[in-house]
Amino acid sequence: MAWFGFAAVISGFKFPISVRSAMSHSTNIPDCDIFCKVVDNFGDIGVCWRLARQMTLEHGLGVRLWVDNLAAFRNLAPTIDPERPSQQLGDIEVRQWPATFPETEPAHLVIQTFACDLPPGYLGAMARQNPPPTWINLEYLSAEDWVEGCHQLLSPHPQLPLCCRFFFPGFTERTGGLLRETGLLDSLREFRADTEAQSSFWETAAGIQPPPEALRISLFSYENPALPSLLEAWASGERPVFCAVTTGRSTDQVRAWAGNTRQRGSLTLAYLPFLPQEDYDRLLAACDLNFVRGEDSFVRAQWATHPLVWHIYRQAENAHRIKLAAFLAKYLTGLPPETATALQDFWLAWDEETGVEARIADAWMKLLGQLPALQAHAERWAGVLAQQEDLCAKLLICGQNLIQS
Ligand code: TRH
Repeated sequence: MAWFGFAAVISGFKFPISVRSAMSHSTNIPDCDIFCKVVDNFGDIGVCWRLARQMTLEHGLGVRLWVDNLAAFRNLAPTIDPERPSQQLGDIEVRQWPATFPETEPAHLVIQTFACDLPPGYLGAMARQNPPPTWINLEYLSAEDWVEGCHQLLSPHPQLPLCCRFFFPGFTERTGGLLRETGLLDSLREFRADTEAQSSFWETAAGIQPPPEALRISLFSYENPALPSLLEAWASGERPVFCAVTTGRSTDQVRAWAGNTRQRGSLTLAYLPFLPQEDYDRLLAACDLNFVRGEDSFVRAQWATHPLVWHIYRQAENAHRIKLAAFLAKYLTGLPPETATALQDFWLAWDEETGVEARIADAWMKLLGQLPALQAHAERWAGVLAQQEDLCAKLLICGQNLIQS
């Protein structure tokens, strides 16, 4: 679909059809270039991959996705061939972002993600176009209040006649929102209600079924000093726990604690391979409690509508604590004090770097007691968030407004 054409498919919005005819592009140029640098871990490519798919599948846009690390990308999308500099994944053209960037005619909409620097040659080509492409910098997610004030601010390029628009994801109407495919909540709800589908999911993903009465927990975190003590608490607790250990930075810690055994007391362990991204979403829906990290799994756990524990990405001088507190302030609003305190205490203990071993078992027992209340809360929370326009739609509206301004 042509760049202007997406307007027709964003629910509730109508745009004048005016734009592409004013551009001088040849027809084989995609509607959108997305640039992704895999700094560390999988969050950057996780977000870009979801965004690219939604743009093509739901808005019919032609997307070219530039990724500097195809090997990392392959973990989420197993059909990627890291050796091929250019390949088609469905409707998305995936391009290796090489150190020496090839001469390329820019797309009509350019999305730079997480402040990765665009190649100078590409910027020059953008500046030579008349009018220049719409340029958006998709930023990291934060629940902090300042985000509303910075969302959509313009940043002129210091030398070139180009202007970049900041786009901040967030949890309120006045931010860029959260990635959420159309029908996501319904399809996850259906999956949760379908015991056969879940059972075949567990068979394929884990090779075993969770014991019927067990609390199903997925574990995706960074290395965490509290983890061995938490595993101990699960093993010695009365409630059976089934822990689906994802492939991640904490996996070795679990193996070191468990040795070769998959069953310790009340705890059953299942080691999962790194799942394709859609399957990871199903894992979150199939569990009763999800330990997540970073940015993208954190958002997806909220759409899974189950209680979650967030291992936030650690920043220098504990700057991440401000982000953590900002989210908690929003998330805990309206909860009974004992529920809010149980969740907050556990999250803060899970974020500690040292000296938390003795605290975590007690924090766990309190959290466990509040899981029914937190389950109801997770459903309400997702319902409220889902009333907002999703990030992809907001981003395209922002792009359209820029073209018209
Ligand atoms: O991998 P992360 O730790 O990424 C982080 C964050 O993006 C953080 O904000 C950033 O600053 C830092 O990297 C550099 O966690 P995140 O964001 O949850 O991304 C993980 C992605 O991997 C997400 O898209 C889900 C996906 N995933 C799978 O597809 N399969 C799996 O089996 C697992 C465990 C994850």
